[in-house]
Amino acid sequence: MSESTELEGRRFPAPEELTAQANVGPDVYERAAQDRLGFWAEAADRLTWAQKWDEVLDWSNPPFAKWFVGGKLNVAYNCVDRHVEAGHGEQVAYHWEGEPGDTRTITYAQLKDDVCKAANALVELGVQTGDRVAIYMPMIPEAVVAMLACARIGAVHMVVFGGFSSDALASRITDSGAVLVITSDGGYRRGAPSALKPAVDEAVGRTDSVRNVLVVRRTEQDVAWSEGRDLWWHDVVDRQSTEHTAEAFDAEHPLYIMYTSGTTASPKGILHTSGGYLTQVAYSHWATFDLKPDTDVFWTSADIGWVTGHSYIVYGPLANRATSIMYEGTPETPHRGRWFELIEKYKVTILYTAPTVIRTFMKWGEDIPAKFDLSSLRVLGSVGEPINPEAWLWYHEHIGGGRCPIMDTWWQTETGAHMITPLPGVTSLKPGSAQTPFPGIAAKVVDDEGNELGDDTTGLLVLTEPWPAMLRTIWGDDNRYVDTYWSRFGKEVYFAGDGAKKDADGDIWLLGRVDDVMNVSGHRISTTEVESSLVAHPTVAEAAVVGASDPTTGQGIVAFVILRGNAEDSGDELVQQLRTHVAKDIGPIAKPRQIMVVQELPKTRSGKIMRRLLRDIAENRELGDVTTLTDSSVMNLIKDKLPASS
Ligand code: 6R9
Repeated sequence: MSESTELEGRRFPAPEELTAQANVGPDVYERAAQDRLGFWAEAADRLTWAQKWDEVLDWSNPPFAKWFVGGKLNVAYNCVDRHVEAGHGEQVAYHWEGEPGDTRTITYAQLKDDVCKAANALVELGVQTGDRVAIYMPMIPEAVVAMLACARIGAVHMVVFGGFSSDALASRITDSGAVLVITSDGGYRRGAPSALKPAVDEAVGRTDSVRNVLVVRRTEQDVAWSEGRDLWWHDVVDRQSTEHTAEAFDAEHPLYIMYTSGTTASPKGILHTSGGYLTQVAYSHWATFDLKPDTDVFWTSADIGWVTGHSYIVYGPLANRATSIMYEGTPETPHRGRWFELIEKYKVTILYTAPTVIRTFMKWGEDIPAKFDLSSLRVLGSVGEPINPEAWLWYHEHIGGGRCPIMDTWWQTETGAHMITPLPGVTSLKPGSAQTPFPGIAAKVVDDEGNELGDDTTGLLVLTEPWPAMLRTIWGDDNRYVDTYWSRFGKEVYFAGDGAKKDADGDIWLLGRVDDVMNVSGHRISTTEVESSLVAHPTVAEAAVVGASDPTTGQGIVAFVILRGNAEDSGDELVQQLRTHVAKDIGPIAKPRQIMVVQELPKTRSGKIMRRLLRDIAENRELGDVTTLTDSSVMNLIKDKLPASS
């Protein structure tokens, strides 16, 4: 049996102590299957509604869904005020930690005051219900306050990741028609202040909808100032009243737009609305992580500029009255133990992060986490890409101390909340598989004609019933919404764009985007499978695999690998060893045509490997657009390593 299959064969039953007191037990699946809409209605009852809904779901005009029809609520009230009213004002909402080591502790009572002041400021600036507000900020508490202030007055926030270029910001401002930009002078990254305001100035100069720019002072860098347009947050927000009455909005009132890259050049503005979204993010946060608001300390390590930050730093945790960690900087500043230091300091009980981070920690070595007391941790989570069984095991052992179950959560910007994931007190875990559709979610693996597949046959992942946190459309482009997601198998089946297979137990394995599925001599091979195999080799820390066009086989497998710190690069000998390893592990058909040992891999700012660029290299093409890379010099590093012929 191959190494990775051996690992994949291992099971990790739910820890008994956890099962005994878990928020949800195994009966939840049956309950949801018997009465799906009743199940979601119960989940919605966890929120405070100003007016109860008349109908749980209106699916009379698919794929345009309406959830909790006729219901009214205020999202910010649900995230903040109601907890203060219930006597929890002194509970910490966020332990915030700046990269330089400055800290802020924000209670629910303080958050309520801050959100009310910011809401009053937005009103003073003429922002109205339904207006779009761009937020372009570092990971500072004002980013959360700004989002909630928008939600409070019914304005639609549109957060753009602070690492994006002014181009990206400008196109998103134009597409959404934002009237206000909330930003800061800058933030701290890798030990130095990094400016944001210049990108805003450039972007706003090229758009015509923005009336004002509201600027938080964070780094105290010098900033250019446009009189009349630019305003300091501390001038405008600080003097406002802490009283603001939250109006209840329709359950389908737009809450936010989040742009996500698609296959074409223009990003898609994914629209999320209020009642259904908050229902599913709150319920999933509570169920997937077994969140106990009185005792847990929850940490999602994502940036607020991604959907993971929206759903599991802001809306889910706050709706559940969680105490969360918010960290401004990078894992290696000022040292590689920074995260573990934070876990120890705040006694974090639940950590939610991405496989790419785990693999980076693997590369740095297990002696780093070993120096810290991580015994407070009890549940771990993973999101963003398939987690290789090796990374899973490393996470389980070296961060989770062998005792914490790992929730491998599959979902997307479009789905809004967890869709396929184990549950901590229920599921017997299989490293590398996201396993089970969430209660109340219907997922299948199908072939090109839409026929359901099982028995480990690779196919496409589809969602066959609407769900509360689903996207409602692409902003301003209903046709693109229908074409992209609801056309391939008819307008009632959501096409996720991910390859998947279902094993004999009915567990789902995600295999990467379908454009990452290679076709070698007519065989479908997932890039993820080959990557997992390479990472299972003792010398390899990280691997990225692409299918490069090949005159004989259709596509040939080209792998880029980063070696572990202690592994020696023996050149050709090592490459041959790795090729043989994969051939033995998966089958000769999966033997990489070429393997290149590199120092870094090109990644987007959300940590996804940019296989498109690697494919360019593998096929000897001019490099495509590198603007969304964290570090575009990575590509030069890789090219320098190539044989002279390429
Ligand atoms: C939440 C988020 C969505 C895409 C998705 C899939 C990949 C996310 C995953 C996973 C395997 C997981 N993905 N979680 N693949 N296992 N647990 O990441 O949203 O940035 O929109 O990306 O990420 O390919 O389609 P988003």
